[in-house]
Amino acid sequence: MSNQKASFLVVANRLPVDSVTDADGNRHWRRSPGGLVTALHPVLQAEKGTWVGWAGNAGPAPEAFDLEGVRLHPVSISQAEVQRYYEGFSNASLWPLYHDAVETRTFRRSWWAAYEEVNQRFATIAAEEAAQNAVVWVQDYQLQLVPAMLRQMRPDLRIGFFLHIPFPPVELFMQMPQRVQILKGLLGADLVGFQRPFAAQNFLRLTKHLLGLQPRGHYVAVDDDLADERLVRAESFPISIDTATNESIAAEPEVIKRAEEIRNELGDPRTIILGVDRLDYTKGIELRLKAFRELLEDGELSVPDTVMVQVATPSRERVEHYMKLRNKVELEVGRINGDFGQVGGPAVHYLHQSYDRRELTALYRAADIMAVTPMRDGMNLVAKEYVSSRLDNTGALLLSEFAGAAGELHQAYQVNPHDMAALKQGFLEAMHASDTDKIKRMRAMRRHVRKHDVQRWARRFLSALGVPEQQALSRQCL
Ligand code: GDG
Repeated sequence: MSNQKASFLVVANRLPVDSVTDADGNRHWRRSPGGLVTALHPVLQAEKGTWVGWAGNAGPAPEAFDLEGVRLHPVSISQAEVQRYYEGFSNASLWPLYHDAVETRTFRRSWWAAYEEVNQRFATIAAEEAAQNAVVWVQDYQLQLVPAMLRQMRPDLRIGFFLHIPFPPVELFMQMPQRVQILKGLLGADLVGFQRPFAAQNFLRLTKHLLGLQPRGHYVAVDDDLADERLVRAESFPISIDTATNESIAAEPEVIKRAEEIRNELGDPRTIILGVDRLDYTKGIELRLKAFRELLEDGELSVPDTVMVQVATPSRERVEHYMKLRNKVELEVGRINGDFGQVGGPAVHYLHQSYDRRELTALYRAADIMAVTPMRDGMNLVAKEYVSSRLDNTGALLLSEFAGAAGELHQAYQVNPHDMAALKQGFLEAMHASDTDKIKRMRAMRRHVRKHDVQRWARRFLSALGVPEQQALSRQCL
């Protein structure tokens, strides 16, 4: 393993690897799938880069190691810190607050202390691993203090930060007891990236409201002890998917065959409605189920003509809101199936499981209507994955206005999921639209997702961070 310092670093809560045990019982690391990793891997490889992150198990961290030309530097997080930094401050304070407080946020001082401490640990490792003038790209809401902590230790670095979730309006952010610390943490970066222009505006407005700074356009000047005046840029960089890989999976003969099998197994219904989400209260699963039930009650839909498949991937299972949500969703599914299901033919096929990427793509191919109806979502990659899997331009995307993706996928059937009547109407509109209308819409959305893929997202961010050679390099190898 090399001890060379890195000229490009990614700092994220999780490392992009899973620990797997082979047939002989040996444990090893495998690169985990995902758009972010795919986009950044070539840059990391070419730059002999390092990824700093948590390996996912509480307790002491394994030694740093190399995998496929990238150095992975695990950060240790104790069991108590998992509870306070991750489940607590990240997922029970920040997550609900940043998603328009659709669920009650909780603030605890002990959670904040752990958040600060763990952020400092990530920053210290990054500072030790970075070469002179290196570029460091910090990811997401778990690590908002890292930019300023890093700059304090290493003013020579070029620091970028990207927030994958929404950034709330000033009025909501102001509830945060540690609002000044978080804002100053983010302002340690040279570039702060958001999914939507609104989020960047919220952030810039906040610098004025809370710190009395004078944002101009995309920039705000900050005075810290380290420099007379430094410009911080805040802008939107909507994330996307690895479209080419997605399309090639969707074209695999086995995936096509599996999609047909799925339709068959569901009893060859006329319409399959699909939902794929982490089981999270922001995703609007409950509202979607309610709309479906009311449409069955109204006689607008009937089983087995129409069936719904809801994949609800297990998530944050030790956080209280998530336990409660699971109960509520499962109660509603049971109620719908009790009232409208048939022997061997439920109305809702509810799957609280994780699926293989190919099985998921087969589901996308099998679905006539994809329901992506979050109450609030930074982007929502499922919407883009569905679009890219529809190689023949058929299918309909029902999309919440409150998903970041709505800012790009204008041709989706867009709805306000908080308005039950509108949500039901959206389902019916998507269901009864003509093939010509659906194909026109899907073709336009596919074109968009093809052009705006995750590789382009990474290139745009890095070039805005002022990494010209990186820009050239990534153009070659991404
Ligand atoms: C955050 C923001 C933003 C889901 N179930 C399975 C599975 N998935 C994959 C999907 C998709 C990803 O997980 C989920 O991404 P989303 O974007 O929908 O949502 P979050 O997890 O909340 O992500 C979000 C994103 O960050 C990126 O910036 O878009 O707004 O909240 O790729 O396909 N994948 C597999 N099996 C499953 O069962 N293999």
